[in-house]
Amino acid sequence: MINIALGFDSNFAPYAAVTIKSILLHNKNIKFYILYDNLKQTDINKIDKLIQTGDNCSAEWIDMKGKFDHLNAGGWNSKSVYFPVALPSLCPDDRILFLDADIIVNNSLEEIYNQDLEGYYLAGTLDYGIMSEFNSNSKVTSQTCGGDIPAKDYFKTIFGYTDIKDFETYINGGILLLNLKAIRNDDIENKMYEVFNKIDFALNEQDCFNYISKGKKKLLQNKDAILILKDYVIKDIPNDYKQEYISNCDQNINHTIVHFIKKPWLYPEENIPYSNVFQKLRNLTPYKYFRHRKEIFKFRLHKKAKYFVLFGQTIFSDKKNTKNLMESNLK
Ligand SMILES: [Mn+2]
Repeated sequence: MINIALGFDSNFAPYAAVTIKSILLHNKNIKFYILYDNLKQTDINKIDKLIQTGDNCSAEWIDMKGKFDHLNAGGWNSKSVYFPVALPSLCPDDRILFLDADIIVNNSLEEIYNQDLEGYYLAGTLDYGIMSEFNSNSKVTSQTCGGDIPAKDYFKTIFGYTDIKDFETYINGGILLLNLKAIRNDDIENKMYEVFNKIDFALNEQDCFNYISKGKKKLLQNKDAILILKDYVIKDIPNDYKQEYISNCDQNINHTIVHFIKKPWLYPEENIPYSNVFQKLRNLTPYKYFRHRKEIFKFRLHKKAKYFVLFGQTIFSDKKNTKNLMESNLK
């Protein structure tokens, strides 16, 4: 049995359905913990029915309404970013895999799920996006640091990070394999709530997981998971790490978990790794015909990409001139 947790609201239900469908295609014996807020009953019904089509799969639906109202979600319009923090008291088992609802799964999760976690609170993926943010020293917001502050000052003040090497164990919060047993033994959930009262993190729960799990984080292998980042973020990853990121950012590797920081549904005509897999999966969900208002109209006229999408239909797309963004980022 594999425990998988997802957390989302109605805005993300259609994409969460893609995540779930992708898991069901390659896995069996899954217990889903669905942590939700502001989710319509019709969404619950649709997704519950989808889960029941899986081989020995079931779902526990947990209403998280109000639980994190006192916390600041920063740029996110939903408190759902905090939901994974509560998993140690929601799931009685020894481990659980938390996945964002902008993720697809391409293979069996068994090997990743059952790996040795002795001595670790969690396993996750290196966050090249944060390396980029540190490197470009863009502004982040933390009231603990007096509001808007350059990323380098923020990470020095809160984490004591002064060098890019310090980020070699900073993990992305979208994929978290949690060692619930170890976390409960050390009362980490309550410690996180205490830290949230003291520190206003720029990156919310992700920062807090990294802060509290210092020295207790295991990195997943490159083939296990990939973050699909936005072009301007890739551009600012420091050189050695950028080379490593781009060589791993290859669909031929067939990563088990793909986390779309750059959303394929918002950039339908751009070369995003695994975008074609996402589009196929979407057609297999109850939200096949759903298009978010942000997806209905798309226009870009840029040397990197030219297209015009209206009512979800491509009116114009110049794919020949749509440069391979990975290649152009290497230059
Ligand atoms: Mn995400």
